[in-house]
Amino acid sequence: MNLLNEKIENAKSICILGHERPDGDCIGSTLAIYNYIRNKYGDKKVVRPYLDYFSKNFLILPNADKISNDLMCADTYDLAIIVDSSSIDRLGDYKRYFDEAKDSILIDHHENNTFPSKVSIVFPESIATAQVLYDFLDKDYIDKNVAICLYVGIATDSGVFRYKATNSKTLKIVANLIDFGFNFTDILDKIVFDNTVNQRKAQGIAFDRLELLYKGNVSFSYLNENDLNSLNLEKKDIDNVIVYLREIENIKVAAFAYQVGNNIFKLSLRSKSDAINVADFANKHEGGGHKLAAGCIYYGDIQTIKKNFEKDIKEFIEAK
Ligand SMILES: [Mn+2]
Repeated sequence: MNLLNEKIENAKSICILGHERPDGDCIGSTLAIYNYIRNKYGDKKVVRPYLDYFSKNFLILPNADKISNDLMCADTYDLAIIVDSSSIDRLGDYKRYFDEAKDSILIDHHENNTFPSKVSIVFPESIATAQVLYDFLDKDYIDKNVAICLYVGIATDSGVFRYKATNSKTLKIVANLIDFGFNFTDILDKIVFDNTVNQRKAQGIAFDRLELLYKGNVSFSYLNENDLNSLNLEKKDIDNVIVYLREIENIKVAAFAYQVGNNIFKLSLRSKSDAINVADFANKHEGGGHKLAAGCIYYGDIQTIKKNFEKDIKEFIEAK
C-alpha cells in the first residue's frame, strides 16, 4: 500500500484542500480524491473538500456540489490532503484546516515546492497534479466519476494536451481514463472552450490593447477593474485571456495584466521557450509558478507597469 492509501486508510476524517482561485487541475484532483474515497469506503469516513469559489463550468464534475467554501467549520480532521499547492500561503484562509489537522499529505507537481506537509509527493516533470494522483490511486476504485475528474485536471493543466510537459505517459493515462466511457469532447467544450458573450467581449477589449514589447519578443495586454465591472465579470472569468496572448507568432513570452486593486495588477506570464523560466522571473516579483506558466505582481498605473515590466523582462531574457 502506498503512502497516500495508507494515510487515507488510517484516517477517520479527511479534508481535501487546494489553492486559492482553483483551476481545473486543482478542482479535478480534489474531486478525484473525494470520489475515490467514496468508492473505496462508502460513508465510513468523513470526507470534506474545501475550495475557494470557482467557475460554475466545473459544477458538471461528479460531486462538485460537495465542495464547500465554508471557512468557519468547527470540525478538525485526522488527515488533510493538499493538492496542486506549491506553498502554504497558496491555501489562503483555508490554511486553518491544514493547521488543525493531525496528519497531512501533499500531492503536487510544482518545482521548488515548499509546502510544510508531513509527507510530500511532488513530481515536477508531471504535467498535472491529476497525473501524479493517477499513479497513487488503487485502480480497483477508479470508476467513471474519478476518471472524469482526473481527465479534466490533466486536460486543463496541459492546455488540452499541447504544453511541452505533455508526454506519452500523459496520453497513456488519458487513454485509460476515456476507456471509462464518458463524453470527453463535450466535457472539454463545457469546461475549456465555451465562453459567455461577455467573456468574449472582455477578450475583445484585451485584444484591442494588445502590444508587442521588447522588439516583438513579448506580447502584452491588460484589463482593469472598470472593464470587468462594466461586463459584470470576475477575475476567474478572464483566466483564459493569457492563453490567446501566448498564441502569437514569434513571441517568447506572453504577459497579461489584470487589476486587483488601486495601482495593483497581477501579471499572468507564459513562456514559449524552455530557456526562459518565467517562474524565476515571477519569484523576483512577489509571485511564482511553473517554468512556462507563472504569475506575479506589479504596482502603479498600467503605463508605469508596462514600462517597468518591459525593462525587467528585457534584462531577464538578455541575462540568459
Ligand atoms: Mn496544476
